[in-house]
Amino acid sequence: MKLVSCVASAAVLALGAQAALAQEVTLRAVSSFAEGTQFSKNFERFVEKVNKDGKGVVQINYIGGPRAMPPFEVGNAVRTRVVDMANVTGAFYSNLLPESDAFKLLGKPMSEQRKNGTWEYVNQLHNQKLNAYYLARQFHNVPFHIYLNKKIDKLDFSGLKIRVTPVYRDIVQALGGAPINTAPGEVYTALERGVVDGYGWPVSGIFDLGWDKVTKYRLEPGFYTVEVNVLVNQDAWKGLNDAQRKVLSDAALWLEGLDAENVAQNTAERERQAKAGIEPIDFGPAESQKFIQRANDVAWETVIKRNPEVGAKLRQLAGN
Ligand code: 173
Repeated sequence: MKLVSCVASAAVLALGAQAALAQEVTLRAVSSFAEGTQFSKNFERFVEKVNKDGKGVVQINYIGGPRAMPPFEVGNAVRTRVVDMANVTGAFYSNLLPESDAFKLLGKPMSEQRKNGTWEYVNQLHNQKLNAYYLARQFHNVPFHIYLNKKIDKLDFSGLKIRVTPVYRDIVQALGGAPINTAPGEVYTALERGVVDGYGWPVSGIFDLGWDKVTKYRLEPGFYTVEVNVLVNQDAWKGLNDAQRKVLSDAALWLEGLDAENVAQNTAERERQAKAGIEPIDFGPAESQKFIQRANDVAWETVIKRNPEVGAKLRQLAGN
């Protein structure tokens, strides 16, 4: 072969290899919350952003919410790469990662958690137990509440059946209530039929599925903080090139930045609940303080009992 044509064919080969490397990748994603609702909305904005910024590099094929996959199966679907990416709370995969019960106690802004080693440690837990990369965490400044349909005159849930997920189980039990675990999709019917007397849910989002029509009271104070994570299957993550990872990582930081909108939203939701006739039950600052302390203590107790080493480390990182 003449030298010229040899160089030319090498160049063609190199070009071919580059084109293959730079080929656009599409990731399949699901959400554990219904499409268009409070805890899917920002993830859906993230998908839109990735699909705009990642043209020719990386795209997300958003399959949808619980209609596509039951919420408690989403963590395992990421682990086994049935999907490449998910928007999901740790409470829905605590069967695979029992320490995820502590994530609601990590309430510092993500900018801080990324600096003080929390993100890295929580990422390692996801790597090891869920075969997942912890791309982003949302809603660190949105508290949970217990909503009730029966009025109580002290902080005592004796005789009450309360819908829970692992987020609220310990505190409901500590106050004498009977916890009943359900996915969000079953809450409306459970309330309507009186199967439960109340439920745990964040301060925001109760209007999305019409729960305001079957809710009378919101117990104060709010406690813990919401965590909804964007996870990527670890093999899928490792298979991406630097440019693809950069599009996703930049969009992840942008997504975490959207948390700045939550404080105003929390206030607006409380006002909207008041207008809808949902009354706060509030036993004053001293009782509220005791309630929060109790909620934190029982949650840490559970995590530390399950895994003393990881629990202690997470508590130190949480600083509460
Ligand atoms: O109540 C729930 O289903 C739950 O655990 C949760 C977690 C994060 C956001 C919204 C709800």
